[in-house]
Formats: sequence, C-alpha cells, structure tokens
Amino acid sequence: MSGMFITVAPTGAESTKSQNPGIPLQPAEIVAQAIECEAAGAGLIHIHARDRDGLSTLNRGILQEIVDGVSSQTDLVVQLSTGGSVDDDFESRLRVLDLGPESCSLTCGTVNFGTQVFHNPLPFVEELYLETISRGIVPEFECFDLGHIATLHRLLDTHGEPATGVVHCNLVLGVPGGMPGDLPTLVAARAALPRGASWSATGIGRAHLPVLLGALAMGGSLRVGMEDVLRYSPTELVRDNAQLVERAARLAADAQLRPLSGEGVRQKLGLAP
Ligand code: KMH
Ligand code: ZN
Repeated sequence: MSGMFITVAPTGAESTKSQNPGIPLQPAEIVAQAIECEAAGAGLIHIHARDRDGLSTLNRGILQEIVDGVSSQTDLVVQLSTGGSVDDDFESRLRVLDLGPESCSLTCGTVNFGTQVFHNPLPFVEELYLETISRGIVPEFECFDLGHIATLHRLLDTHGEPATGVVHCNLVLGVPGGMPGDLPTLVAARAALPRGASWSATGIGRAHLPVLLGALAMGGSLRVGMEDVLRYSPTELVRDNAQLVERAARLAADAQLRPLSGEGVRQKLGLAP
C-alpha cells in the first residue's frame, strides 16, 4: 500500500516535566494523549514507559498498562521502544518483545548521544532482528547515522527480509553525535535506503521542522512527538503531542497528502492483508 503516515513518539526516555509540563509520563496521560493524536491524524505510536517518579523504565507491567490502554481505546499501530534509555541493558531491551507488539524500534548501530553513548553493537542488533523475524514483529530500523543504513543493508543481506516482508526505516536527524538535521543529509540518507523501503524521518529539537518539511517533499512518512521536540517555536513550548500531530497533518494536507489511519499503516507495513 502506498501513502504516508504520521508516527507520534509522545514520551521518550529523557525529557522531564520541568522542561515541558505537557509531556505525558504516566500510563493514563500517555493513553489520553494517544487518543487525541489519533484524532489529529497519527497512525502509529512509538511507546516508552516511565516509572512512578517519571524516570525511564522497561518495566513490562507498566508497558503493558500503556499498550492495553492504547489498544483498547485507539486503532493506532503499537510500536514499543527497544532503545529504552542509554542506561538499559541488552537483556531488558530484548525482553520488551515478550509483550508481543505489532512493531518495535531497532536501532542499527551505536551512536554518541549528547555526552552519553547509545550502545547498539552488531551482535545485539542481529539478535534483536532475528527475534523480530521469529516473533512476526515489524522492526522499525532506526538510523541515526549513514553508517546505520549500511548496517541495515548488511542485516538484510545476511538474515533476509523482515517478518512481513516490508522494510520500514526511521531516519533520525539532529541528535548531537548523529547525522546533522539538514536537507542535504536527509537527501543522502534517503538515497542510501534499500530500494522500495518504507521510511519516515524525524528531526530532533530545532531540526524538527526542516526535517519534517523535507520528508514531506520527498514523499516520506513523518515522526513527530515530545520524545523529539519540546518547543513549538523559538518562543513557545509544545502544548501537547496532539499539537505536533495537528501541525504535521496540516502541512501534509497542504501538500495534498492524507496520512494513513492505523488500518492503512497496518496494510503498508504488511501487518494486515
Ligand atoms: N532514548 C534513546 C537512547 C528507541 O526508542 O529505540 C533511544 C531511543 C530509540 O529512544
Ligand atoms: Zn524512542
């Protein structure tokens, strides 16, 4: 199925309420914002969990609570983060798959992450990929750098295609330590993707709008959300995730594109007949 979609990444692992009080951290807040984001045009949700203190966690009880709320109250495609935070160990990140999500993130290599390091050595990446294949989960290949796209090619050459036969990538630009968030880099990254791949892009922080507009112009899908950006403009904080989805949907409509609903995303990713 052709067409573009909007992913919302409402929470992430790093941002705090003191940076932006609108960020949803607890399960009920995340579910409430998911409902609003679906109404605004999102088709897929990328989920991270926080504990009662608002700190990043891979606790499967909390993740399940969020998944249950989102699945029972929206038709959004559910994608769980296997990235977690830079402090999470590989075993905990793999065990997220025990929850049986429709999709999961799969970062294709290690990257400097500000002053920290997001560790994704090849053996872990391969193990995670093989687990997605055996469990029928659609991986979203997260590429923070051009080298990650080279690793994606290597994964496909070595281990074959993903469970549903669809390769879907998310290009992440503007992480300090990863690809810069500018148009020439986005064009290069998109050109390096496997032929026929489905792709979205997201720009972190001030790279958000340039990357969104570039991806839209190139026919890509869009990822927005407070995991990636906390300011709506240089002078304004983001109100909530729906505000970001609304803007993306508005710009897509101006470009004469209509984002796919959850059902359309399922078809595009090979999750539905
Ligand atoms: N929080 C970052 C270290 C993912 O969700 O897979 C990793 C991340 C990527 O957010
Ligand atoms: Zn994430």
